[in-house]
Amino acid sequence: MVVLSQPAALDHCSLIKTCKPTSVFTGIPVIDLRDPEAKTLIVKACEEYGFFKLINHGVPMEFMTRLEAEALRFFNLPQSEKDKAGPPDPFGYGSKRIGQNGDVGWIEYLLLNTNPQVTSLKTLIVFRENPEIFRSAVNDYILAVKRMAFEVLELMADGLKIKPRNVLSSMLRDEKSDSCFRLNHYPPCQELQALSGRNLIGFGEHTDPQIISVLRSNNTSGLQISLRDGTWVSVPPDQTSFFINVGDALQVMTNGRLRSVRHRVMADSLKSRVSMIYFGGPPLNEKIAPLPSLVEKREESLYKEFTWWEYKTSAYKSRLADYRLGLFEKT
Ligand code: GA4
Repeated sequence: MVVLSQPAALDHCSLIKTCKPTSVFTGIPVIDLRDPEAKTLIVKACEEYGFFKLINHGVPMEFMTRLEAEALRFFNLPQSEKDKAGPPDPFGYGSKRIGQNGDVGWIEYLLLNTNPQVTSLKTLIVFRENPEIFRSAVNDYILAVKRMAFEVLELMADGLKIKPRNVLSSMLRDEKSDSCFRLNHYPPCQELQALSGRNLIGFGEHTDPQIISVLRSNNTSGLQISLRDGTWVSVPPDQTSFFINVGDALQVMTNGRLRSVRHRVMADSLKSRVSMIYFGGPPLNEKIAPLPSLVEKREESLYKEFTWWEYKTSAYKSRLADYRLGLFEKT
């Protein structure tokens, strides 16, 4: 990311939004996918935090390191080359601007569609440099992560005692599943940090709109989550594990029992952070409503009826930090 090449409208000052220092949280639930108790522990973690760390996940480390190297190879290209894959529509390469509504962060990224039927033209430009290597690194990684996400959602359904157990995972397995994939690069921000005295916001606070997000990062810290009482805590990085986030759609489908986690990323002053996130979403025409078995006889749905398309359209009109579910709650 070349600081000097920024458009005039996006000056340094708009990026200097800092936060109070946060404490490192040692209480993040760690779930072993091979643990016979995993289904119960997953539900417990998603009720309490909407977030957990997954170990023994079965995704080969080589898939992660290969994709990380490919991502860095792309992010290290000259700015003019990277810009050929942007601006994001929402897919493609983006730098500093997040979404369409004025959010900015100390970040550059590639947003890719995981549905091969609608592969965006910009995505193809990303692969142009070294088509086969990059493409296969992305495909191998996504395929393995998807499989693991299906398993997590099936265990979650077991833990919630919902039948059939694939009721959640089938929405991601569907060939029309509206899922996407994001490669983020947070360059070090030593100069700006010196100016402001604190670390910069890489990706501002938000919840993910989808069902589930699966994140893997290199060993640079930066990810923070908001606990139930609103305190922000830092998540210790672990490049061998995945971090799973509950998204807004899953909060609705469980009638608020599982909570979508508010999170943000701070850029590091010295180390670059690379993260890769799979966002598992339902097909556009899917009705997002509490699963019948989770709404007790006299308990009502907390939410109005809507489709994923309606929610997504509304989300893309919002600012990052907005409470997007508010518009869909029953009053
Ligand atoms: C958050 C989760 C995913 O990264 C994303 C983001 C999207 C974007 O970067 O374009 C959004 C954001 C995310 C939520 C609200 C809207 C849309 C930026 C924004 C301000 C790709 C997604 O699906 O929603």
